[in-house]
Amino acid sequence: MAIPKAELHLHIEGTLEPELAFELAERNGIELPFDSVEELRRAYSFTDLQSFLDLYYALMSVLRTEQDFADLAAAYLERAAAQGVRHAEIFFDPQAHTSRGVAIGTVVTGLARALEDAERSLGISSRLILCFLRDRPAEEAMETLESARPHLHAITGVGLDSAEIGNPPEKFREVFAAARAAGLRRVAHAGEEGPADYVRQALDVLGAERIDHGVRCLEDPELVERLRREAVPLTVCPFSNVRLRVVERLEEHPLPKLIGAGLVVTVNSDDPAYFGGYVEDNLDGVRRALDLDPETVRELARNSFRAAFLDEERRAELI
Ligand code: ES4
Ligand code: ZN
Repeated sequence: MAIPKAELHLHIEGTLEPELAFELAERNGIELPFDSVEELRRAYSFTDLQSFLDLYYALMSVLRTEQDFADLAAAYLERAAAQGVRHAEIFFDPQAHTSRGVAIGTVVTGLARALEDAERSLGISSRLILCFLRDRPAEEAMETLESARPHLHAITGVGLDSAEIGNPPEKFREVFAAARAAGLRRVAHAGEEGPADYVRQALDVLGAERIDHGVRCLEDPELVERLRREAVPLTVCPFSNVRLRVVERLEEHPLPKLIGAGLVVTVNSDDPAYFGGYVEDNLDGVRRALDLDPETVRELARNSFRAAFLDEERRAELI
């Protein structure tokens, strides 16, 4: 049995398995530029973050209706439950859909319906985190937040994702301030491909409460010390780092360094349909590749509940 855990870094669009992509393409009368599931899977060979994002955004053209989003999230939650996930905080990218003419209400309503159903049927609690695409203009992020206002009852927080280099956290100062004023929690991808200074900016400028990835913080010892002192959780995604060539091999992943520095480290799957495994696969992968002892694995799982946006009653029940 997989160890009980929370998943805190998961893009719902990154859970789109080739089989479901073809099913939705057919349902919606969309032609994919791949002839088969096998041919599509063969395209999953990436050289960096951008090469992955190109395919990730292309494939989500099959997601059109509220039911499509509900089916996508239901499929993820079922797999997650089978991997020991008891609580999931799920990113979604509204701009990747509104830019194709899909309304934000269609996205949120479909996802939220599947999350509610899974809470009842699988006992998984969950949250939605709206991510702004950092390679789009800051004004568009603000418009996205405005368009999300009618749906904020279903949304716990905001995040920042997509192409990191050249798109520093600073660019999103105003929209994160507005999100905070609206009572939303804040996270941000930083220090994945981008420099350690982007991690610092995410904390100082955006008020980020967790850092997604953050592995490049190790290039700045003062920053590492701050992350430790302030107990800022990092949502690390080992398979993602290898597939996007942030790290050459799993055996060389800096996870032990991050843990050794006293940081609140969690292990997550990022875009599991694209990177070769779900969260338990990632945890088991690092356990083997890095020879982690059972107590370290238990601590990683406990950290996932500590770092989650949970009420204290549910946290106590899970930890
Ligand atoms: C992402 Cl791995 C990663 N990094 C940044 N943005 C993303 N969106 C989906 N997956
Ligand atoms: Zn991510």
